[in-house]
Amino acid sequence: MSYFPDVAKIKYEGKGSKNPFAFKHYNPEEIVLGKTMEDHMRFAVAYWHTFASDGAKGQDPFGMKTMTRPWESTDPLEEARQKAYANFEFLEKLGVPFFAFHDLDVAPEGTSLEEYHANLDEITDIFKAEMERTGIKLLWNTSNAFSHPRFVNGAATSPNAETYAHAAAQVKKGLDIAKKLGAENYVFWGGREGYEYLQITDYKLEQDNQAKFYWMAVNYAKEIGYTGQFLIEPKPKEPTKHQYDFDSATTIAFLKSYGLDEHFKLNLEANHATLAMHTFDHEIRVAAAAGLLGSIDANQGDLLLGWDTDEFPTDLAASTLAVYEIVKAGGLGSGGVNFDSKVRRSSTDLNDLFLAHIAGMDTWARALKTTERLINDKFFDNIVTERYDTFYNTEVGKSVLDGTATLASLSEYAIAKKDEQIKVISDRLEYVKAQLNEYIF
Ligand code: XUL
Ligand code: CO
Repeated sequence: MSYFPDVAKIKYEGKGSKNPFAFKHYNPEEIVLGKTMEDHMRFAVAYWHTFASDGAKGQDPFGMKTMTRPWESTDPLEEARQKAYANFEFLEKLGVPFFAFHDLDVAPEGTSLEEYHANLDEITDIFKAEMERTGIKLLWNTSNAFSHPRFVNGAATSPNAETYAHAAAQVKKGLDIAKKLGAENYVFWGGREGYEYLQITDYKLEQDNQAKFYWMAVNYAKEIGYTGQFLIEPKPKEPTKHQYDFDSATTIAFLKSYGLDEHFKLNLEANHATLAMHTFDHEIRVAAAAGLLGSIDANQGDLLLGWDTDEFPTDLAASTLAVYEIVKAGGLGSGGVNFDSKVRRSSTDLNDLFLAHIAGMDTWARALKTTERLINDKFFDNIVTERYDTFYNTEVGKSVLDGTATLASLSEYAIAKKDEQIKVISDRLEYVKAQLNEYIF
């Protein structure tokens, strides 16, 4: 059975190709900065948006479903089986090496945890066989501990210990699956980990419980010999008013406070960055500076809507700056670029799923090629070296960098300069931005 009978394997045809079902920029074997594009990007398809989204669920609070998919069935377990096969056909045709999923995306919960686990076992058996057949790998899996009503007040930060235990059961099973399928990473996204009303919340208890939960995961992984990278995905709000893993900086502080930074890195998403009033490149830089850049959820938001619209990334300027930061950070290691993106509600054709991924992959591939030129020309590097020149090439600057400066020594230096004006050098930001456009276009 084919789910996408009119689509053949998507090929690279190069810039200028008019074939919508071809890559114009993503050429997996092409070497960029010493590595293939495929190895730089490590693209992944998000199971939830691609196979579990129908134009209503999680997408539109007012509308009904707009899409009908060939894997739909009145029997949820049968639908889960069909989706599993559709996933591998889609990935093979698209030439994407990884996928990512939540437990709930792939198997129905049934009426008990036992039934849920049995359903997960059946579907992940299909995954395992299909992964062996195709060579496609699992970038990460995660637990959906935010949709069911039991998680209304959180999972690992719930005020209810029963809920906490249920979430633990889900993560234990998730780690068993991660081990079974060789997941390169395991993700935690705390959509309900936070609070609606502070005065009825025991903030300290919730933070401590969350940290204990993560430590249990670390210990269980060790026990079963699962060696994938743990990732936390920050997001400031939505669905919860205030989420604890607000952004890179907040999450890093949390990890360091509880000694978890040795075991966790960050999975950063573009649209979550904008919700936190940051640029995506900011979030990547902050994580990279702490040595905690793990993986990427690629997408983009909509300036006029302001919620997590999870659009496929087509903004070249923003994507270029993100890829530049990733490459400067030394790449993603065991992470990758997962399209946490969905087609618009009005993109109702099945094959729009291909066109959307091609658009995102080409955008990131072009961003990578631009990054190569920016790096080879040392475009930003030269500007940065010049901006910080006084730290590298004056005695006073060197004393700050080598740690010998004190308030007294700096004060003595500043006073001795008497009325000499401090020279302010123009950043020429308009020139910098115009030059960046020259690189991009
Ligand atoms: C929600 C989101 C999640 C995580 C995984 O905004 O990004 O899909 O990526 O739970
Ligand atoms: Co995400």
